[in-house]
Amino acid sequence: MGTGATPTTYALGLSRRQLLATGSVAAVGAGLGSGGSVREANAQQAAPSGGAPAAQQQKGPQHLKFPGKDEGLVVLGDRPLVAETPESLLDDDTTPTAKFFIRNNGIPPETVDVDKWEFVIDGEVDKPVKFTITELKSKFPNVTRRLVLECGGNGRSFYSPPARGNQWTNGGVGCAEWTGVRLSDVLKAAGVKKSAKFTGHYGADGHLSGEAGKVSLSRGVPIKKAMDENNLLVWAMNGQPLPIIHGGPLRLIVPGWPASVSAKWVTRVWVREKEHDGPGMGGTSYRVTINPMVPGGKTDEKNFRDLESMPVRSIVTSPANGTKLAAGTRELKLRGASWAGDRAVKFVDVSTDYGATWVRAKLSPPKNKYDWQRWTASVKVPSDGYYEIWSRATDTANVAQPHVAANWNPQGYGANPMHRIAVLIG
Ligand SMILES: Nc1nc2c(c(=O)[nH]1)N[C@H]1C(S)=C(S)[C@@H](COP(=O)(O)O)O[C@H]1N2
Ligand SMILES: [Mo]
Repeated sequence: MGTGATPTTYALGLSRRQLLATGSVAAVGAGLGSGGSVREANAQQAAPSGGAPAAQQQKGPQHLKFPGKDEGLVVLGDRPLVAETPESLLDDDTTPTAKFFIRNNGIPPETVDVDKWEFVIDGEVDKPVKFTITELKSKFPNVTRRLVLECGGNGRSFYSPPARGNQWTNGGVGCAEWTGVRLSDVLKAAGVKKSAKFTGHYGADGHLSGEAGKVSLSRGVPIKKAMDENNLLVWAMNGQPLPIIHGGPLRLIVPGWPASVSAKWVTRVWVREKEHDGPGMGGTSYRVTINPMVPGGKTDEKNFRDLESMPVRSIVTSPANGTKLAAGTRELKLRGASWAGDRAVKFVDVSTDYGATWVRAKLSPPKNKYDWQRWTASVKVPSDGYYEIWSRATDTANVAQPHVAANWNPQGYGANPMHRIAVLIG
């Protein structure tokens, strides 16, 4: 920490959601909605319970037990396996593989044959192509980039009323170093026709029903996004062969957009003459409203569009939520991360007085486009006691994180409220 204080934990293992369930912070949560009684009622109802399973609320978070993964990860679902990373475990510049969040929609393959793996591009191309991983490595320039991968539902738990799906707090994100070839190079090798409008991505995982050949998830992007040079077909993560749980031996990384387009165990990119219609496209899946809807209200499917660039977000990665600091501590050294989908982060501000006043953080530039931006700040506090630290990032289009999860939608995409942690001094 560098503050000279000895941090211990008074709320060990408690998520922010659970911290909000304690009297004092719940009152704060409700106070946020000063706009009217309805919002306050919602906040009071929703803050303590959210969508977290009742069992989890009683037992506390369920920690991940998985070979090679950090036990600090919190399980949000076990079939399929979904686990998020507490913000304080995202304190490394490059997220170690052990701390990287896990999201599956289907049943991951148990074993994979790296040497026999084949990747196909077909559809609206001059000549369909098929490459083994060895061929990809030798035929196209190999590149390594640090890229943010973020689940489209990251932040969903902050919606009021609760939205359907895994109740991510802020931990459906990681920023690893990925090695592979540019998707655009491989698309060019196939020759993208004028008629090409969209891609459809296919992976080798099974459907939860167990039905053979049934696809669990197949999403895609407009051809313009697909041709962006920052998209990679990767076989390595943080310098090691890509683990099966993260899509090894080969996956797509399409940074800046919901990670659901970054197909794991990728076998095929189908270039299409129309918008892709695989599972996970259309309806309200990975989609946000065009005109704002009444939270919890009736859904009009015509009022939705695909969530494309992820919204701006920041997190405090040190100190951890619930840190106890020695009496007399008057200066807090803060560290965090920030990112903004297709945009960059322009600045990050932090507050220790619920947003009444803000201090500008020191922001690092990204290593490369779509890297996250680390930040540090030093803030003073006038006394011992309970403090909340809030962080708020603003992107290059001057769009900042809102106070609350905004633009409610039934499946809860695009929630990016400011991050709040609590610390106790003395
Ligand atoms: N084939 C396949 N690819 C997939 C998924 C999936 O279920 N199957 N899940 C997607 C979603 S929703 C997310 S958030 C990311 C998660 O990647 P990770 O488990 O490596 O963190 O993978 C994406 N790619
Ligand atoms: Mo996701």
